[in-house]
Amino acid sequence: MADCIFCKIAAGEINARIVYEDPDTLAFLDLNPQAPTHALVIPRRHIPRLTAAADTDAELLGKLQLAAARTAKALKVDGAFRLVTNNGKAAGQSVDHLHYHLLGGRKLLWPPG
Ligand code: DGP
Repeated sequence: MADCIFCKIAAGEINARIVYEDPDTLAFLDLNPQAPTHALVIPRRHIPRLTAAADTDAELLGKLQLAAARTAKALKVDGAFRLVTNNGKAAGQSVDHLHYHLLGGRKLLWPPG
Protein backbone atom coordinates (compact mmCIF):
# COMPACT_ATOMS: atom_id res chain seq x y z
CA MET A 1 0.00 0.00 0.00
CA ALA A 2 1.32 3.47 -0.87
CA ASP A 3 2.58 5.43 2.15
CA CYS A 4 2.91 2.34 4.37
CA ILE A 5 6.40 2.19 5.89
CA PHE A 6 6.29 -1.58 6.37
CA CYS A 7 5.09 -2.17 2.78
CA LYS A 8 8.09 -0.11 1.67
CA ILE A 9 10.43 -2.22 3.83
CA ALA A 10 8.87 -5.40 2.39
CA ALA A 11 9.42 -4.01 -1.14
CA GLY A 12 13.06 -3.10 -0.36
CA GLU A 13 12.35 0.61 -0.82
CA ILE A 14 13.35 1.46 2.78
CA ASN A 15 16.34 -0.18 4.44
CA ALA A 16 15.91 -2.40 7.48
CA ARG A 17 18.01 -5.04 9.21
CA ILE A 18 16.21 -8.10 7.87
CA VAL A 19 16.66 -11.15 10.09
CA TYR A 20 14.24 -13.58 8.44
CA GLU A 21 12.31 -13.69 5.18
CA ASP A 22 10.25 -16.05 3.08
CA PRO A 23 7.82 -15.49 0.18
CA ASP A 24 4.95 -14.41 2.47
CA THR A 25 6.56 -12.86 5.55
CA LEU A 26 9.50 -10.79 6.70
CA ALA A 27 11.17 -9.99 10.03
CA PHE A 28 13.46 -7.04 10.71
CA LEU A 29 14.97 -5.31 13.73
CA ASP A 30 12.86 -2.60 15.37
CA LEU A 31 14.21 0.94 15.00
CA ASN A 32 13.40 1.68 18.64
CA PRO A 33 14.26 -1.55 20.51
CA GLN A 34 12.56 -2.26 23.83
CA ALA A 35 14.74 -5.28 24.61
CA PRO A 36 18.21 -6.51 23.60
CA THR A 37 16.45 -8.51 20.90
CA HIS A 38 13.45 -6.75 19.30
CA ALA A 39 12.27 -7.75 15.85
CA LEU A 40 9.06 -7.05 13.96
CA VAL A 41 7.43 -9.92 12.09
CA ILE A 42 5.08 -8.86 9.29
CA PRO A 43 3.14 -10.31 6.38
CA ARG A 44 4.40 -8.90 3.06
CA ARG A 45 0.79 -8.25 2.07
CA HIS A 46 -0.79 -5.20 3.68
CA ILE A 47 -3.25 -6.04 6.46
CA PRO A 48 -3.80 -3.00 8.72
CA ARG A 49 -4.18 -4.93 12.00
CA LEU A 50 -5.13 -8.35 13.33
CA THR A 51 -8.83 -7.46 13.54
CA ALA A 52 -8.76 -6.47 9.85
CA ALA A 53 -7.76 -10.01 8.84
CA ALA A 54 -10.36 -12.02 6.93
CA ASP A 55 -11.14 -15.74 6.92
CA THR A 56 -9.14 -15.94 3.70
CA ASP A 57 -6.06 -14.72 5.62
CA ALA A 58 -6.03 -17.78 7.90
CA GLU A 59 -3.17 -19.50 6.08
CA LEU A 60 -1.10 -16.31 6.02
CA LEU A 61 -1.65 -15.80 9.76
CA GLY A 62 -0.43 -19.35 10.38
CA LYS A 63 2.66 -18.65 8.30
CA LEU A 64 3.25 -15.50 10.33
CA GLN A 65 3.31 -17.53 13.55
CA LEU A 66 5.81 -19.96 12.04
CA ALA A 67 7.90 -17.04 10.77
CA ALA A 68 7.98 -15.66 14.32
CA ALA A 69 9.23 -18.99 15.69
CA ARG A 70 11.89 -19.17 12.97
CA THR A 71 12.92 -15.59 13.66
CA ALA A 72 13.28 -16.38 17.37
CA LYS A 73 15.51 -19.31 16.43
CA ALA A 74 17.58 -17.21 14.02
CA LEU A 75 18.10 -14.61 16.76
CA LYS A 76 18.88 -17.32 19.35
CA VAL A 77 16.07 -16.33 21.72
CA ASP A 78 13.79 -19.30 20.98
CA GLY A 79 14.18 -20.51 24.58
CA ALA A 80 12.41 -17.41 25.95
CA PHE A 81 10.72 -14.60 24.07
CA ARG A 82 7.48 -12.66 23.91
CA LEU A 83 5.33 -12.20 20.81
CA VAL A 84 2.82 -9.37 20.98
CA THR A 85 0.71 -7.29 18.61
CA ASN A 86 -0.65 -3.84 19.39
CA ASN A 87 -4.11 -3.76 17.79
CA GLY A 88 -5.44 -0.20 17.62
CA LYS A 89 -4.11 3.21 18.71
CA ALA A 90 -5.11 2.84 22.38
CA ALA A 91 -3.13 -0.40 22.50
CA GLY A 92 -0.04 1.41 21.22
CA GLN A 93 -0.27 0.68 17.50
CA SER A 94 1.56 3.40 15.56
CA VAL A 95 2.12 1.65 12.22
CA ASP A 96 -1.02 0.44 10.44
CA HIS A 97 0.45 -2.75 8.98
CA LEU A 98 -0.03 -5.93 11.01
CA HIS A 99 3.14 -6.73 12.94
CA TYR A 100 4.16 -8.89 15.86
CA HIS A 101 6.83 -7.56 18.19
CA LEU A 102 9.26 -10.34 19.07
CA LEU A 103 11.08 -9.41 22.29
CA GLY A 104 13.81 -11.31 24.06
CA GLY A 105 17.26 -11.20 25.59
CA ARG A 106 16.12 -9.92 28.98
CA LYS A 107 13.67 -10.90 31.73
CA LEU A 108 10.21 -9.96 30.52
CA LEU A 109 7.80 -8.76 33.19
CA TRP A 110 4.11 -9.63 33.42
CA PRO A 111 1.68 -7.89 33.21
CA PRO A 112 3.35 -5.83 30.47
CA GLY A 113 1.52 -2.54 31.33
P1 DGP B 1 3.62 -0.27 17.06
O1 DGP B 1 3.79 0.92 17.97
O2 DGP B 1 3.12 -1.50 17.79
O3 DGP B 1 2.80 0.07 15.84
O4 DGP B 1 5.07 -0.64 16.57
C1 DGP B 1 5.69 -0.01 15.51
C2 DGP B 1 7.17 -0.24 15.66
O5 DGP B 1 7.77 0.01 14.42
C3 DGP B 1 7.86 0.66 16.68
O6 DGP B 1 8.41 -0.14 17.72
C4 DGP B 1 8.97 1.35 15.91
C5 DGP B 1 9.05 0.55 14.63
N1 DGP B 1 9.34 1.32 13.44
C6 DGP B 1 8.66 2.41 12.97
N2 DGP B 1 9.19 2.83 11.81
C7 DGP B 1 10.21 1.98 11.53
C8 DGP B 1 11.15 1.89 10.44
O7 DGP B 1 11.13 2.66 9.48
N3 DGP B 1 12.06 0.89 10.51
C9 DGP B 1 12.10 -0.02 11.55
N4 DGP B 1 13.03 -0.97 11.52
N5 DGP B 1 11.23 0.04 12.57
C10 DGP B 1 10.30 1.02 12.57
